[in-house]
Parts: sequence; C-alpha cells; structure tokens
Amino acid sequence: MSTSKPTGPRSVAILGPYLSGKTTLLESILFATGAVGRKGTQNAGNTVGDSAPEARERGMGTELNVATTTYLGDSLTFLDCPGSIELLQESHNAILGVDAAIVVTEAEADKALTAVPLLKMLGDLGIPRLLFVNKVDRENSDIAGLLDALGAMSDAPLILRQMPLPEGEAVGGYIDLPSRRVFTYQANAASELVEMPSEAGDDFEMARYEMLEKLSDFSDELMEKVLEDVTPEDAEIYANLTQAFGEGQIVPVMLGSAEQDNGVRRLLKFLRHEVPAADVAAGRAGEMGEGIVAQVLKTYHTQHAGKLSISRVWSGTVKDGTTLNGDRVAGLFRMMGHGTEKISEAGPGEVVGFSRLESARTGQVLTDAKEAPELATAPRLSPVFSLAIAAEKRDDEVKLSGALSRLSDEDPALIYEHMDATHELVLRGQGDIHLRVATDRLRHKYGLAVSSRRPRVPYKEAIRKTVQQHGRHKKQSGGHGQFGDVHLTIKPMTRGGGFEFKDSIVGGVVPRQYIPAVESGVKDFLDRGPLGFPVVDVQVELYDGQFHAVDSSEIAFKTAARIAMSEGMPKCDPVLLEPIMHIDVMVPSEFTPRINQVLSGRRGQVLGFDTRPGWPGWDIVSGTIPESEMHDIIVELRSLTQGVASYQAHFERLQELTGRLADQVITAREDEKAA
Ligand SMILES: Nc1nc2c(ncn2[C@@H]2O[C@H](COP(=O)(O)OP(=O)(O)OP(=O)(O)O)[C@@H](O)[C@H]2O)c(=O)[nH]1
Ligand SMILES: [Mg+2]
Repeated sequence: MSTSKPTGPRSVAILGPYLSGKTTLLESILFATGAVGRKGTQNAGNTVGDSAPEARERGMGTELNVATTTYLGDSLTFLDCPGSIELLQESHNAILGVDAAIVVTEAEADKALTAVPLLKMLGDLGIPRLLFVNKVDRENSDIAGLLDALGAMSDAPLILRQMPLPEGEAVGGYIDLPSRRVFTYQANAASELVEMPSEAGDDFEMARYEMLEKLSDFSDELMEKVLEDVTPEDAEIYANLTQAFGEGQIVPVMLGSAEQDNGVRRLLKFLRHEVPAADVAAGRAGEMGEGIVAQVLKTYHTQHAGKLSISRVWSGTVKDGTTLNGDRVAGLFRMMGHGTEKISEAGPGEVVGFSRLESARTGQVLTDAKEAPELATAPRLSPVFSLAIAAEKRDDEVKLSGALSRLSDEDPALIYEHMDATHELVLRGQGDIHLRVATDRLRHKYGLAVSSRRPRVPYKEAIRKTVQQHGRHKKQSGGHGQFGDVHLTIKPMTRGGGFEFKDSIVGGVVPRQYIPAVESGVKDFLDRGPLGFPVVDVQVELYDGQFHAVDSSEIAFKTAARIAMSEGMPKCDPVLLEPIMHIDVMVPSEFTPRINQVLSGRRGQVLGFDTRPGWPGWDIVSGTIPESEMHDIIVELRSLTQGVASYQAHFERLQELTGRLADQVITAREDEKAA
C-alpha cells in the first residue's frame, strides 16, 4: 500500500443541495490559497463564482463556476456546480472530468434526502467523494442528526474524520480523528492547534474506534488489529483511509464553515494528500488512443471573447494553435470564474478553457488524431417542464433559433422543438427556473426579448356517427363556369385509424383526373374540424358525383368536397380527443402512496409500482395522465418529496373528452381563432 502523495494537477467538483454553501466554499478556498486577496461573499454579490447576471439577480448558482488555484505547490481546479435540482445537468457534465467530489451539505437532518441522489450519482461512477458538513457556525446545527439520516441511505459508509467540539450551541473546533490533533476555529484565519480538552477524552476514543471499525471492513489486516484491540500505526490508518477513499468505498466526512473559513485548510490538506492523481480518472473515462485527448466539461458563449470550452486534458499537451476536431485553439486560459488568465499550454490532468472551438459541445471528446476515442459521457436528463416561447419582435425569429442552438450546446438538458401540431416553438428542460434562466440568457447575451406561455395541448377531434353528404359547387358568371358535384360517406374509424380516403366511383361519374382533387379538398377540411381541431380516425368515401364537360375543374371538385365536408361533419357527432401520456414517477418509496393522489387529482390513474432498478429504497410508480394536466406536475412532485422526485413520460393514446372540460377547450379555441 503506497503512501506517497499523488502528483500533477487535479480537479475536484463541489456539489450539493441548493444554497448549501458551495460557492462560498470555493471563495474560501481561493482566499485560503491566496488566489484572491479579498474574500467576496454571496450576500454582497462579489464572489468569483456566480458572476453571471442571471446568478446575481437570483442569488443562486446558475451555471458551473471553474477556478484553478495552487495549494502548497499542488495545482487544484474546482468545479463549483449549481445546487438547484433544476440545474442538475451541470453536475452530471462536470463530474466527468474530476478526480474527486466534495458534497457540501448543511448540518440539518432534514437536508439528508437531497444529498442522497448526488452521492449515488458519484458512487455509480466510482468517483471518490467526501461530505463537507457546512455552516457548523450556526447555532441550530445538528451534525449527528444529519449523519444518522444520511448514513441510513448512503450506499458507502460515512466515516467521520473530525469530531466536533461544541462551543455554546455551535461548533468551536474539532479533533482530527486520525492524527488526534485538536484545533479551535479562528474567524477567517487558520485554526489554532490546542491541547486535547480533558473532558473530550472518552468521546474521542469512541469516535476514533468507530472510524477504525468502519474502515476495517475494507482491510483484513486492519480488521485483525481492531478485533485484537491492537492500535494500528497512524501511517497504516492513513494509508487505509486514502485507499478506501480513492476507490470510492467510503465517504469521509469533514466539517466546517465556509463563511468563516473554518475547516477549509484542513479540507485542502485532505484533498492534497488523498485525491488520486489524474490518470485514475482518465482510466475511468475510457481507452484514450492516439495523440491529444481532451473532453469539454462545459462550453460557454461569452459575450466578448467568443466561445470558451472548459475542458479536461486527458492525454497529450494542447498548445495555442493546436487543431482539435478540425477547429484551431485560439488561446488557452486558466479559469478564475468568469476571469481568465492566458497560458501557453496545458498537459494531462489540467482543466482549462480553450477559446474559439466553434463546433464544441458540452461533453464532446476533442482530439488532434483522426478519430476521437469513445469516452464516458453524461446522461442527458429528460425534460420535465416546457414553455412555448416566441421572439417579441417578429424579425428576431431567425436570431432566436441561432441563440437557442448555442444555449443547447452549452446545456444539453435544454431542448427546443418546433411543434408542427400546435405551431409553437417549445423550450423544454428541468423546471421553471431552468427555463427562466435560459430566457434571461437570451436577453442578456443575445439581446433577445422573448415571451413565454404554457404550451398548447395538441387536441384532436373525431366523429361518432356515419353520414352521407352531398356537396355541389356551381358558378355561372360570364364565360367559363365552375362545376363540381360529389357524394361522400363520412364514417368513423377505430382509434388510431388515422385518415382513409376511399374511391368507389363507377362508370366515370367523377372523372379519374378529378379524384385526387376531391381527396385534397377533404384533407384540407380535416385540418380543422367543426370543433376547431385536426380530425383523425375518419374514413371518407367518394361514391357518387356529377361533372360538366366544360365547367368542371380540379379546383371546382376540391371546393365541392370541402362543401360536403363542412356540411356533413357537424352532423357526424364530433367529439374532442385529448392526448393521454404514460408516466413513470421516480420517488423514494416513503412517498409512493402519495403519487396516487397526485395523479388522481389530475384525472390520471396509477397502474402499478415497482422498485427502481439500482436505487435501493426508491420506487417507480407507473400511470397515465392527460397531457393537459401535466404542465406543472413536476412542481407538485418536488414539493412533496423535498425536490428529489422526477419523472419520464411519453404519448400513449388519444382519448375522448366530453362535458364541461371539453366545452372549455372548444371555447378557448374559438376565442383564439377570433383574436
Ligand atoms: N452561516 C453560514 N452561512 C453560510 C456558510 N456558507 C454559506 N453560507 C450562506 O449560505 C447561502 C448560500 O451560499 P452559497 O455559497 O451561494 O451556496 P451554494 O451552495 O453555492 O448555492 P447554489 O449554487 O445556488 O446551490 C449564502 O447566504 C451564504 O452566505 C457558512 O459556513 N455558514
Ligand atoms: Mg453556488
């Protein structure tokens, strides 16, 4: 078992629930390592992270912040991810390029649940992860409560590395369990080494024993010593801690207060000694192949400097002017939030910004070789919330498409689609905040004002009765007249039947060449039926008609067909059809019974539930729900489950809608037409 410290540049993600203090922790790290001379605060809005206007306006992280610093000669890059559950895609993208992750949580028991999906996401990828319990300066902090709750749900054991020392209602310092050294926190300065307080002795021995006991599950030698009551050497303990952390077997727990800079230097020392070297993460990413290989963790379109792609170099050295995937790197930058420092090259392990890689997308693998190797990529989160958007100025429509394509290069969870059925441009993503941040960016970065509203539901209509209808178009005005005459049978088909046109003309009563015109007149009408919606599941049969040798024409027959349809269709007992979706809701099983209420409250139905594969303690609840009831379902699901529930849905079928709800839909459609 090697105890030598890893070398080379390393990168660490900072993740955690919303507002747990990640950006403050990054600021404190930059302060403690001398990268910034004066510490900014989140409340004053002058931190290195969150400098985008969307972030400052909201007082929350809205995109990845990246900063590189040096601590005692080691280069460390931090990737501070936004905590909002709606911006989770950023964390997925960032962790592809890190050697370890810090999960920052507040010291409260009821904050445990929100950290679980993050720990799981890291655990599934085998990324070494530690928990930083933040805000221990607060009087109501409950470290034990948090760890009890989280320990019960975490797949790897939580191993406390520091025993908190109370000071009044808050924490005033800690005993470092492996080294037995005792520190008291100093406001915005390094902690002070002090003597072991006599009253802490027994608790300390217990806590240290517990640490060793948990750790010994991963080492037979250590297990033997623990069982035989032999105290292992410190070096052996450290070696075991480092190895188990590096292999993702344990989740070490450290404490502190990012705001007071407490516990931050201890954390840095931990990272320096225990985060594996970059080649381990490179091995996780995949087979590298020839030449330079790098991966885009996040690409930004900056307003003044063009495109900047924050990337991790996995192998080879990138220089100014190197061609990657056919684009020339026009400048390399070391990142400090939105600030950058020009550098001349970047080698394995470094996380830097490449300027002007015009075709780069978040997640993309870059190479100077012929073909890029296939490396692990982040899953793209499936959308749970949509808005129909439109440029406020009509002339901006083309510009809007271009800007949206750039935004979705930056953020794969942002999807836009032109919907044929409703003639809307629909933006889809992870929630209202996610989409509002995107429309804010359209305004700030591209000067585009957009309006947004709830997307239309693609209702359809069908008929329930068969009717025979005659339609005649005859005009005699001056010279050439117009004449077309058709007899149609309009007949319902079974659900899903679509549209069928049947020609049963005999004896040429309607000449061959006019029959396609009849079909086209029928189809034109079906675009908007008597209720105002496209008609489906209908068969129209042309069974009789008349023509005139001089006055008949295609247009005359088309018109005759449309007349027959518009007179016949309202007699066919039209009915509204609404789209019904199949939905799978993913929730911790304690919430499973509540999903029934959510769906039935929205005219849906639970069909059954099952355990969620790979997610102990979670269920998938399957059901159906009308699309018109789904718009804000994610809001309700999240508020029931502390934000952790999610869903996937797809179109299942069309179903008749009658009564008051149908009347409302039809009236709204008429109003829209009139407007
Ligand atoms: N008392 C106390 N407050 C803190 C501490 N760290 C952060 N805060 C406060 O917590 C709030 C959120 O801090 P941020 O650093 O923005 O949290 P974040 O996790 O980056 O937030 P998101 O990126 O939006 O998820 C701010 O009001 C901070 O001042 C801490 O150690 N102690
Ligand atoms: Mg933040």
